[in-house]
Amino acid sequence: MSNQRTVDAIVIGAGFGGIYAMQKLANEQGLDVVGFDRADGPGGTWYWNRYPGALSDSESYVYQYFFDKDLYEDTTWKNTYLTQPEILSYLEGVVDRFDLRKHFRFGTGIVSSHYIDADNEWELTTDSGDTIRSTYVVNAVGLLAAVNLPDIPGRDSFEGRLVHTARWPEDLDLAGKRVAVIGTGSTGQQFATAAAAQAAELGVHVRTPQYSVPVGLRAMRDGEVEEYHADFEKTRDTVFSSALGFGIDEVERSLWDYTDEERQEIFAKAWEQGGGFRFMFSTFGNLASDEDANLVAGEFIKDRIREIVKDPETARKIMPEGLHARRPLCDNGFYEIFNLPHVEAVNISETPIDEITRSGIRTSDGKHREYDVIVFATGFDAVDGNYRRMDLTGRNGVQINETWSTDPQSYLGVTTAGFPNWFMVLGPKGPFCNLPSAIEIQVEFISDLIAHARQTDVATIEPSTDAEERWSDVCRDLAKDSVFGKVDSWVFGANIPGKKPSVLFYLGGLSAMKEILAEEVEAGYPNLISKVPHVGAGKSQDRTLVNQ
Ligand code: FAD
Ligand code: NA7
Repeated sequence: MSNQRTVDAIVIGAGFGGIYAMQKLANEQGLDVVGFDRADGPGGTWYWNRYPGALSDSESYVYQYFFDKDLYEDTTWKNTYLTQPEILSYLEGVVDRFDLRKHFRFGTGIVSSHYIDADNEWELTTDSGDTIRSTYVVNAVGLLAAVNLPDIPGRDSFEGRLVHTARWPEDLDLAGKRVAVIGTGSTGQQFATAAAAQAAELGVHVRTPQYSVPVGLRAMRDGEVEEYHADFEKTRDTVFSSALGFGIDEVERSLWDYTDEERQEIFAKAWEQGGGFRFMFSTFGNLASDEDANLVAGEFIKDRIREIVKDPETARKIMPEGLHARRPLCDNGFYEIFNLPHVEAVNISETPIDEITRSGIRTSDGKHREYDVIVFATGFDAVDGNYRRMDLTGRNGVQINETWSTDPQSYLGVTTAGFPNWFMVLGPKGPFCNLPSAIEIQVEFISDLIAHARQTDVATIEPSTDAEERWSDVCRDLAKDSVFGKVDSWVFGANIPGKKPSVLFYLGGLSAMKEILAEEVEAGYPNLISKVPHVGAGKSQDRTLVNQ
């Protein structure tokens, strides 16, 4: 790569978002585009998260692209959910099918992105010190990709293997090992369930027990995949006209209109069928908004845990309390592993970890447990994390941390004021739903917007701060009505010490988001392009400029 090179667009990230952005910009629009990913290959989430048990919790038939009918019809799957190797192989296949590999520089991180006001261009620097300039930057850097590795005292003194689930090393075999896992979110539960079948001993370190229901993993029946293929249009329309994009029935009925017996029956049916989002959104329409209704659902799950886990003291240690209001979880036999003699639940809320030693973990009750492997399933600095980890400056050299000092902002989840011609896929205040579907509508919006700007000789695309504030208000109002904001979790940025909790998602749903994006397009992008010149906008000053 030449230090002098200037391209039309740069795409950062080669997961679902970056791959589709590259397909739209390079192949469909014929732009000169360079993509970067610090991973050595495509896949994003599914390149990095190779831990045992890694599985989608969106069903297989929706956890894929819908932009190309032939691609959908040529894709097959074995089970109701997809394993990490299957998704990785699918994404590698998409990259090869559309001949996109040649556009990406893998094994290359972007450490800084600076907007050069005088030239209305972006200058990016890689981790090897190369620089490259471009007119547009599309950030598809992932919303669950900035690893959270808590600084537990003694962490670096451990002499066994200490790994984060999202950086799983290929050579780590758990057979016969004494394994500790810290964290029991979606990842920790998936990992612990798989590790219980491999490890000699497994210590599951639970800080905040979470509600979980069975995932409902089963083999596809004969002819079932072919039915999805035949019904491509119907499936696609069902996904994109729904709030969640998970392909589940989204019911409106209130829990309070049913007798206790009827509620139990409805919950039991969802439990049987499986799926965390199905349990929360296909049973009753008010579990995500009405705290008392939500607690009834929680009680149902607690009863199941008491039935499954034979030892009452163990059941107590892993029993969730309060609202069922984190990202709904599902598992493939998590509670069952606690009946195995080599699996121990360690409640680190009761007996916090004092330190990680050279050979294990010491808790506050003085107990020292010896381990060969310690696995951090401690999640991510979600949504805005990867942006804040870059040296990222917009107009007038303003840092992203300054722009987002109160709250990570966006207009429609894809742009932010002060960062011209700079786009985000799954940026802050985007939809909370099946994410490949959110990615599709956002990438299409960004790509169409770039095409429009080029066709109409618009130099600068950027939202006004007004538009951004209005969007923030919309997101905040929706969050107020939701139980999700009432507990601490990554969904509201409340999982990282020192990070200020904030509204990170638009909770109005996928179909509503799609309509809002379409309205912006139909109106000629009034909040993203205007004729009002921006003072100090460099060489672009005589052209259509930003509406600040
Ligand atoms: P990612 O796939 O995260 O890709 C981002 C890429 O950007 C990464 O490869 C990263 O290396 C690269 N990158 C970031 N910063 C830089 C930089 N500065 N320089 C160079 N490269 C950079 N969602 C669902 O809807 N359903 C599910 O079932 C589901 N299951 C999940 C399970 C796990 C274990 C995890 C972690 C996430 C899951 N998700 C799920 C969310 C998942 O992240 C999204 O579905 C989707 O894969 C996101 O795609 P993306 O392209 O936006 O980002
Ligand atoms: P999550 O859902 O953020 O879960 C992280 C887990 O790690 C959770 O149990 C945390 O406990 C625990 N944790 C985090 N920091 C610590 C420290 N310092 N000490 C002990 N325990 C800790 O991340 P996941 O990877 O499971 O899932 C993220 C999303 O990815 C998921 O929703 C899917 O969409 C895929 P806490 O709850 O904070 O007490």
